[in-house]
Amino acid sequence: MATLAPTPPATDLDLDHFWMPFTNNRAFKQNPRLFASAKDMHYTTTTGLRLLDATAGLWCVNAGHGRQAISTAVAEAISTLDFAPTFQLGHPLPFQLATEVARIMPAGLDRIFFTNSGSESADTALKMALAYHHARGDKGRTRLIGRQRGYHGTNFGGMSVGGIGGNRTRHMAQVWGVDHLSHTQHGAVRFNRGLQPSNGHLAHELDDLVALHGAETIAAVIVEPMAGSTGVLVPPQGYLQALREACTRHGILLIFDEVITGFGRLGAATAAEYFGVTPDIITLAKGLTNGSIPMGAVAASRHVHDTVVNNSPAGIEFYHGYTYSGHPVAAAAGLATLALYRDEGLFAHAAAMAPVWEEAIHSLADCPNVIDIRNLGLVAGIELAPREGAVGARGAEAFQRAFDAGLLIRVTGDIIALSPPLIVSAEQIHEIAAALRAVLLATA
Ligand code: PXG
Ligand code: PLP
Repeated sequence: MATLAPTPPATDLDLDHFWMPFTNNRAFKQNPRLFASAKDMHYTTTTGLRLLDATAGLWCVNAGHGRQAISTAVAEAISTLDFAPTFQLGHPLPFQLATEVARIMPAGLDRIFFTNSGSESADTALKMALAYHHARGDKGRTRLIGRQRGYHGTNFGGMSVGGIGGNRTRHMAQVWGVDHLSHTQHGAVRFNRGLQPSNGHLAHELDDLVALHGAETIAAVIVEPMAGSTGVLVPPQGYLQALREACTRHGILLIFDEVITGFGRLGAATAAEYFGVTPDIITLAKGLTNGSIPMGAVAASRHVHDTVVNNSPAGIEFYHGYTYSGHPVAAAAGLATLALYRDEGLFAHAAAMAPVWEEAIHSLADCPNVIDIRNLGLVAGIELAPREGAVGARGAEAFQRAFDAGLLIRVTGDIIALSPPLIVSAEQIHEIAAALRAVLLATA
């Protein structure tokens, strides 16, 4: 049997050809940091450094690294059916996975469309909303509302409803007819535990956008229930309920982007369940396969699905899909992953660890340059004061110091965002907090 050549040590690797995503390519290639392997809560680099993973990869490895059940399922799937189309044909695995996903979605959101990433899930959800209104004959509803500091991936739809300056300003061609709500982070509230204090006017901004554009022009509102990528923005009490109520009142579909919050991050299967607020559509990715094989999904309400499907003339009902929608290997990974979450009670474990996490992370409030700490479920944001004239420099130094000390954290500018695998133990939470304390004390 042919074997692949082992990965050469970092020094022999030609780094020129891989144009890396969301990376300072010039800096990375001067000082590469390469992972070689991972198991449970730890990564090992090509230089032999062992790192405690406080980020679950990129918010995706919820069941921890190197899970044998997933590798076995993937190996079996790829050697049985490497690929089969899902356009006008099918195979059992995505049907089985859709049933399992539907089981843990909020009641009624049980029609599952498969994608390959969170970005594709976001664009799929937006197109579903457009198709829904079109199917009802409400063809003027084309406007899409996102939120400042929202992240919905990097495809054109998600980029356009997203609210990150850098992602938008360098490629200005946007999807037309988009507007944004304000983000939910209020500078005055600091070191708050859990949900932010209620802030009635924020969700009511939707009424202002309706007054501006007319409800009859608005198809959907898309928000992250808790914004992750832009530095852990925890919603105020009652905000999502108020947004739900306003959307219903105006006939606007509500989409929760749960690419990060799905699959246990807040201690429940979804943020929708955690908050007790049911949107019309939920986007998923990341934790769906524990990060092992790329796959995303969109859970639509039966009402949205039936409206699109039943009002369509004979033939294809939803003109949308990807070559790899419901890919057999990814679906096998998804099934094995959901079985792990269920059998190991990982969402309940995350809920049980959340108070330990909150206490440990907030114990860092006295560290130098820490200007805010926010937390929800197994997520935390630690905001550092930016250096005069060098925004992001302090965050970058903290990242490098943590890395060198064997702790993998994530920084966005000067905000440290933490999201350990859900298997994290109380002892490992204390280890993360102690290592961070040392990092923050050393960071100028
Ligand atoms: N929606 C949300 C809420 C996300 O967090 C996406 C969509 C896009 O998913 P894909 O699979 O297309 O990347 C995401 C992804 C970070 C980081 O550093 C966050 C994401 C991706 C990469 C890095 O916080 N979130
Ligand atoms: N571009 C071309 C030329 C294609 O033929 C296809 C799919 O057939 C695509 C893009 C879309 O690729 P995917 O279905 O993997 O998203």
